Amino acid sequence: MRITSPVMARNDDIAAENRRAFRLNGLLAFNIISSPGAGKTTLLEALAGELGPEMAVIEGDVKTRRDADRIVRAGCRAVQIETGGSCHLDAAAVKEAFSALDKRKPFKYLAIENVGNLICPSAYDLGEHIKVGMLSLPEGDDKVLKYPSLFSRIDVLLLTKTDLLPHMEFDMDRVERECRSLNPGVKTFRISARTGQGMADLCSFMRSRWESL
Ligand SMILES: Nc1nc2c(ncn2[C@@H]2O[C@H](COP(=O)(O)OP(=O)(O)OP(=O)(O)O)[C@@H](O)[C@H]2O)c(=O)[nH]1
Ligand SMILES: [Mg+2]
Repeated sequence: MRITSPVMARNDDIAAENRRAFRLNGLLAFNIISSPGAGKTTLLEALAGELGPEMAVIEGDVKTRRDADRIVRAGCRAVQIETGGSCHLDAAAVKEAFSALDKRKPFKYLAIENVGNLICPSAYDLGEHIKVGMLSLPEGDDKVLKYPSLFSRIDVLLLTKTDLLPHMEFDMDRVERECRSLNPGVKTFRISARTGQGMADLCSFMRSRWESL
């Protein structure tokens, strides 16, 4: 029997409320999880270039408004959550941030950038439709089986910083194979926010997911 703690049960209840609110607002919500520095904000800046004000962003960091400021400079609405120490976002923090987002002009996509961490964020449902796990090439190609709590739960795997492939040994096939061994339905993309590789495919995937909401 799986025992759910009261904290997780409460989180799941609020996540279900968030999911309803996102649906009522016609939003596709995605929760991006990676280690610090993998490139989450850079990806969102690149997506802002493609989607513009159709996307709004909730940023999660332990401290500072730096990532939200970057997103606003890139042309999207953003609200920053500063967790003050916690290594992950929870559904209550996202609910509060969502209520603070300016909704006077409609948008279609709600990106949630989680706190950089490969472990704790994976356990918390935020109400997203798509859980995205991101792994950048400099982190190494052995990470999937070392961090199974994340890679077994994600809907989408983003292998990023592919522009650095000539400078390192990294087996992208191995990462995708190991991820599928934990998670047969996972959808994978190979991208570089620097060169734009894979960004068009990622955007068309998001557009088709929004259309099938
Ligand atoms: N070469 C290359 N560098 C990248 C790419 N994406 C991001 N970077 C660099 O990686 C560094 C970290 O990028 P961020 O986007 O700030 O990473 P993050 O995951 O948001 O970091 P935290 O919010 O601190 O967890 C920056 O120096 C980026 O310029 C990429 O596709 N290729
Ligand atoms: Mg960031």
